[in-house]
Parts: sequence; structure tokens; C-alpha cells
Amino acid sequence: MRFHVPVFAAVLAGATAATLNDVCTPSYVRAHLPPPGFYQGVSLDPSSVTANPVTQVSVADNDFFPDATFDYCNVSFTYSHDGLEDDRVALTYWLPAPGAFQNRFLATGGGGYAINSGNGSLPGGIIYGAVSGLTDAGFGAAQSNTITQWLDANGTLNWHKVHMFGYQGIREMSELGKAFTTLFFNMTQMNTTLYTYWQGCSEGGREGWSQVQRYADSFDGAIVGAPAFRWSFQQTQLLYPNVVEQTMGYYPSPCELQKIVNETIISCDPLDGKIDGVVARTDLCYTQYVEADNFSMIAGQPYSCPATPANAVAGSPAIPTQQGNVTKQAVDVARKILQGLHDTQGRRVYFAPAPGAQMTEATTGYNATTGQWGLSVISLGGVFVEVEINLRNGSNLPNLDGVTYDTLKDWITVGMQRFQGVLETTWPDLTAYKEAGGKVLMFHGEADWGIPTASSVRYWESVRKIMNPGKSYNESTAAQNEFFKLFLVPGATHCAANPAQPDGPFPQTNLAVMIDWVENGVAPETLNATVLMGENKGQNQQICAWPLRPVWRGGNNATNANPECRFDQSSVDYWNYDLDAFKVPIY
Ligand SMILES: *[C@@H]1O[C@H](CO)[C@@H](O)[C@H](O)[C@H]1NC(C)=O
Ligand SMILES: *[C@@H]1O[C@H](CO)[C@@H](O)[C@H](O)[C@H]1NC(C)=O
Ligand SMILES: *[C@@H]1O[C@H](CO)[C@@H](O)[C@H](O)[C@H]1NC(C)=O
Ligand SMILES: *[C@@H]1O[C@H](CO)[C@@H](O)[C@H](O)[C@H]1NC(C)=O
Ligand SMILES: *[C@@H]1O[C@H](CO)[C@@H](O)[C@H](O)[C@H]1NC(C)=O
Ligand SMILES: *[C@@H]1O[C@H](CO)[C@@H](O)[C@H](O)[C@H]1NC(C)=O
Ligand SMILES: *[C@@H]1O[C@H](CO)[C@@H](O)[C@H](O)[C@H]1NC(C)=O
Ligand SMILES: *[C@@H]1O[C@H](CO)[C@@H](O)[C@H](O)[C@H]1NC(C)=O
Ligand SMILES: *[C@@H]1O[C@H](CO)[C@@H](O)[C@H](O)[C@H]1NC(C)=O
Ligand SMILES: *[C@@H]1O[C@H](CO)[C@@H](O)[C@H](O)[C@H]1NC(C)=O
Ligand SMILES: *[C@@H]1O[C@H](CO)[C@@H](O)[C@H](O)[C@H]1NC(C)=O
Ligand SMILES: *[C@@H]1O[C@H](CO)[C@@H](O)[C@H](O)[C@H]1NC(C)=O
Ligand SMILES: [Ca+2]
Repeated sequence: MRFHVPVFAAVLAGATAATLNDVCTPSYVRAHLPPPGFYQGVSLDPSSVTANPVTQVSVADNDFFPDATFDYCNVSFTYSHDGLEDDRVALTYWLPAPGAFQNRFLATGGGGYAINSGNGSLPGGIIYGAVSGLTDAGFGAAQSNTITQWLDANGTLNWHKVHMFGYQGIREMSELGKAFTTLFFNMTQMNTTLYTYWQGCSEGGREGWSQVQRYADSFDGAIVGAPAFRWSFQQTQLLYPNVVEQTMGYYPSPCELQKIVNETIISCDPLDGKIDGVVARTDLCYTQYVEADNFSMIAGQPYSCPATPANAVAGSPAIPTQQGNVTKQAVDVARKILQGLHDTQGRRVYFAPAPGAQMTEATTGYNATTGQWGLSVISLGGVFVEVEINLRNGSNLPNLDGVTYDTLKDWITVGMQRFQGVLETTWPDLTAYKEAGGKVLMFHGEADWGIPTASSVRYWESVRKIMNPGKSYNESTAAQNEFFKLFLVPGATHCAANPAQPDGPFPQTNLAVMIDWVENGVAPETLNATVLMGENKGQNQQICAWPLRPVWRGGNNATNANPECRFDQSSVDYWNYDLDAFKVPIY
């Protein structure tokens, strides 16, 4: 698993410490590239190498790493795939100064249809002494919105590019990066171990899984947040709230929806035992509030939001003051959304975002001509159907004419069959990775608006069942937790701390936790987290490991930041959805 560096010379490299300026040059990098033939099918272009030292860079207040100031060597080079015309993949690696390098490599990815996060994820490795890498996977100018390059023409998918996005680009960046790191830092002579990591959220979470599921030697530790896996389900379900609005013939204004979300948070906050504006138990919120129909009592309550001016950049019109009383139709639409997608025979197709999450997917559009709110097709879902299902080179579905709940199910089936081996990313047998010593830390905000929290629970449970046939629940849970832990983050939104529940914790130090697990054998019993906003900013809180669930018994006092983590069969049952609309197993 660990990247074993063969000993080419029994001579230790001179103890003379190189400086950043000594080694951060194009010629030094060219002399330490992985040799030709190192990775089959790939040819590096030494003439493409750039390298320059960057010093005293400061990063502040990030969801995924604490404040820091650091130096790094900014390296880039390209490669091409043998036998492909006009192929050029650009890699970027940031290398710590020689004195700060701690024998670590971190691979990073993107979000949405981006294959990388620009310079946003690399500091998260550098500050822990890790060489940090990203790739453009060959998409060049389209690297932050690769979907515009997935078709060669309408009707023709470019499968090479789909594969590069699906997993191949990340694999090549990781393997070339590990080898380059050992060569750059003379590790081949020093016989030291390179520890290898992944950190990514959303699409970056799916990319992490794409490696762990395929390659036993991918990483020693993978940190995977709210993964956008079960791809065809995930992309299609984004359209479900729009279809609910269209089917029920009611388009709530954003303010009316926000009022419903706000009331849900206020009402469900105490159910976890602590009144802090955080809904840590969305399972109880669903059963005791939404399903128990207290939810209906939101109808009739007044809401009001100020007017907003036109935004020329976004092309959005001026919006007048939104005010009124929440209607029964709005509550019915919200309830239907929270029930999740079912087909017209009432069988469950997928999960819904948990109650208390922002209802971003349901956002309606303002028509300045009529002064009405109406359908606004969410492009993140619409572009999936337009490009990957209908094979048309657009950026969204033009409308949802004729689209029913069954249509959504059909799109999922087409997508599943088409992309099973590339993008679905739910292969449930992780035996090879586990046996190689690999660890996974998966986390998911319990107020994620875009990727249902239940999606991560389902995968954890699928892996547990597949890998531990014949074992009891407790035995299989213990076996799974040896290498793969899941943490549901109270109040957190999609891959971020949540301004609507500011007192919730966010696991900002995940890489430090993972390093401790991999390098020191300290498995996280609870997940270290920090309040990142609001009046309690900086407070440390621990997050419970699934299947344990948080309960606060001390009520509100300054000393009970941490919950008790308890097993609750009804909570486990709640999260264990039956996707009975499908006869094939859905992992
Ligand atoms: C890093 O290198 C790339 C490629 O040469 C260059 O475009 C970029 O400006 C450099 N960044 C910094 C901060 O020097
Ligand atoms: C990332 O890039 C942006 C825009 O070029 C720049 O303002 C910022 O300083 C960069 N951050 C780091 C850590 O290099
Ligand atoms: C698809 O559209 C994008 C712009 O969104 C364009 O850059 C690309 O060339 C188009 N591809 C094809 C095959 O038409
Ligand atoms: C690697 O070893 C060479 C030769 O001893 C030396 O010049 C270079 O500075 C070393 N590199 C690092 C990163 O220490
Ligand atoms: C390399 O290190 C490993 C353990 O870290 C040790 O078992 C092995 O003997 C070392 N090899 C050499 C040639 O020093
Ligand atoms: C919802 O609550 C937020 C505070 O979290 C507040 O700023 C906002 O005005 C509220 N919106 C409505 C419609 O009540
Ligand atoms: C639901 O309504 C009942 C009856 O009014 C009340 O006792 C209970 O506290 C409410 N629960 C929630 C979560 O609002
Ligand atoms: C909203 O409900 C209040 C009572 O809660 C009522 O006084 C008011 O007239 C209603 N407003 C509208 C616009 O219906
Ligand atoms: C607004 O409504 C008018 C009248 O129904 C319609 O013609 C127009 O297309 C709508 N505009 C948008 C942006 O939907
Ligand atoms: C390809 O599909 C897009 C989106 O539907 C459309 O705008 C474009 O005209 C089509 N191109 C061709 C050549 O048909
Ligand atoms: C845990 O988080 C706190 C801040 O909440 C931080 O100071 C500490 O270093 C973290 N511990 C680990 C092991 O990452
Ligand atoms: C505060 O919380 C702690 C931990 O839950 C509990 O032991 C203690 O009794 C609580 N104190 C008060 C005054 O409620
Ligand atoms: Ca609470």
C-alpha cells in the first residue's frame, strides 16, 4: 500500500540540506521526472516543465485546513497518451520546501464538473508537509467545467474524456506525482516511506472513491466528503424538486421556501437535546416533525424578504419585496420534496436531502413581466440529462415539458447502464484496499442541500454487508470501522460549514486526523471538528462515528460541547432506505 521506494544506492544523500531555491528550478525538476516507461501508455514532455519558488503565502479561514503561512515550489509539466492525437494533460504539483517536507503526498480533485479546485485544495497538503497535486485531465481551458468537452458531436460521447474525468486522470496524476516526489526529494537513496493521501469533497469525494475502489495501492488514507457518487441517481435527483413543483402546479418564492426551512430548523433544533440552532438529529426531525405533521403548522405564518436590485452580471432581474403568509400548497410541495423521489406506483427511487437543509434545488425563477415565480430548471441536474443522457451539447434542459417522476427514474436507469463502469463509483468490495492497509474517512453534512446525507450512509452499509457476509451487525460494524469510518456532521451544508446553523462543527483538521491514523495508528473514535463561524467560532466539538448518533443530555451549558454517541436502532432503521423501485442491487 505504502509507496515503497526501491533502494537504488546504499549511499545516504548528503546531510547538506537543500534550500527551496536550490531545487526549485526547471533543470532540477527535469532531472527528477519519472523515467520514460514508468507509467504505461503515458509520455512526459520534459520541455514543458516549469518551476518557481513561491514564498510567504498565507491562507485563512478555510473549511478544509486551518490558517497558515508557507513556502512552496510551484511545478507543472505535461504528458500525452501514446497513440492519441492532440492529447496534452497538464499536471500541477506544489512541493514543500525541503526542510518542511514530511514524506507525504496528497492528491486532490474538483467539484461539480471541475476536475480540480484551482489552487484551492493544494495548501491543505503543503501545510502538513505533503507534496500536493492536481491535474487538468486533458481538459485544458475546460478543466473547471469539463462537461463542455464530453461530446465529440451531438450523439457521440468522447469516451476517453469521460474515462479521464471518471478515474483515469486522477490515477495518472497520483502515480506520476508519487514517483516524482520520491525522485525530487532523493527518497530513493534514503529508503524512507512515502505516505500517500487523498482529500476531496463532492465530485472530489467521488474521485477519491474512484481510486480506492479500483486500486489497492491508491492511497494510505483517503478523506472523502459528501461524495457525488451513485452518479446517475445523484445527478438526476437534483431535478426532483423542480418536477414536484411542476407536478403540483405551485412555485414557492425563495423567501417562502426559506421560511419553511427556518421554521424546520427552529422546531427540530431541541430534538437532539441541545438548543443551539443546530439540527444534529435530522432523523428525529423527519419522524417527529415532518412526518408527524407539525410541519403543516408552518402554513399561515408570515414571511418577508427585502427587494433585491437587478444583477447585470448574472442576468437576473430586480426582485421586489417578497412577503405573505406561507401557503398550504408551499408546505405540501416542501413535504413532497422531503419524502424523496418515488415512482408513480409509490416505490422509492431515491433519498431526499434531510429536513433543515436549504432547499436550493427547489429555487424558482422570477418573471419580471408577469411578476410571478415559476420553474427554473437546476442546471447541475439539467446538464446531466441534456449531455450525458440525451447526448446534446447544451448546458441545461430547455424545460421539463412532459417530465414525470417516472421519467426521472428512466433517466437514472439509462445513466446507470451507460456509466456503470466509469462514473457510478459505488463498487462495494474494498477488500484489496483494506488488506493493503488503506484507511478511509468519509464525512457528510447532515444539512447537505445537494447530495442527500443518506447517500453516504447507504454506501457505508452496502460495503459493510458485502465485505462481511455471515457476520452479525456488531461484528461487521467493528470490522468495517477498522479501516472505513463515516461521520455525519451536525448542521453542515454541502462540503462546508452552514451559515444557517452557525454553531455546528466542521471537521477542518481531517488531514491531521488521517495522518495520525495512518502514520501513528491512532484511529479516530470521534472526528475532531471546530465551530468555524458565529459567536462560538473556534470551539472544538467531536462528531460521532456512524452508526452511533449524537445526543446531548446536559442541556445547554458551556461544558457540553460534545454529544454522547449512542447506538439507536430506530435511527439506523430510519437511514436504511429500501429503494424498491429497482430490482437490481443499488449499492
Ligand atoms: C505556477 O506555475 C504556473 C505554470 O507555470 C504559472 O502559470 C503560475 O502563475 C505559477 N504560480 C505562481 C504563484 O507562481
Ligand atoms: C489562488 O489564486 C488566486 C487568484 O489567482 C489568488 O488570489 C490567491 O492568492 C491564490 N491562493 C494561493 C494560496 O496561492
Ligand atoms: C460544446 O459546447 C462547448 C461550449 O459550451 C464548446 O466549447 C464545444 O466545442 C462544443 N462541442 C461540440 C462537440 O460541439
Ligand atoms: C538530492 O540530492 C542531490 C545530490 O546529492 C542534491 O544536490 C539535492 O539538493 C538533493 N535534493 C533535495 C531535495 O534535498
Ligand atoms: C529500508 O527500510 C526498511 C524499513 O523501513 C528496512 O526493513 C530495510 O532493511 C531498509 N533497506 C535498506 C537497504 O536499508
Ligand atoms: C431565515 O433565517 C435567517 C437566519 O438564519 C434570516 O437571516 C432570514 O431572514 C430568515 N428568512 C426568512 C424568510 O425568515
Ligand atoms: C409536534 O406537535 C406536538 C403537538 O402540538 C408537540 O407536542 C410537539 O412538541 C411538536 N414537535 C415538534 C418537533 O415540533
Ligand atoms: C397573514 O396572516 C395574518 C395572521 O397570522 C393575517 O393577519 C394577515 O392578514 C395575513 N396576510 C395575508 C397577506 O394574507
Ligand atoms: C414571462 O412570462 C411571459 C408571459 O407568460 C412569457 O411570455 C415569458 O416567456 C416569461 N419569461 C420568462 C423568462 O420565462
Ligand atoms: C447540438 O445540441 C445543442 C443542444 O441541444 C444544440 O444547441 C446544437 O444546435 C446542436 N448541434 C448540432 C450541430 O446539431
Ligand atoms: C482538533 O481541532 C482543534 C480545533 O478545534 C485543533 O486545535 C487541534 O489541533 C485538532 N486536533 C487534531 C488531532 O487535528
Ligand atoms: C452540563 O453538561 C454536562 C455534560 O453533559 C453535564 O454533566 C452537566 O450536568 C451539565 N450541567 C448543568 C448545570 O446542566
Ligand atoms: Ca440542537
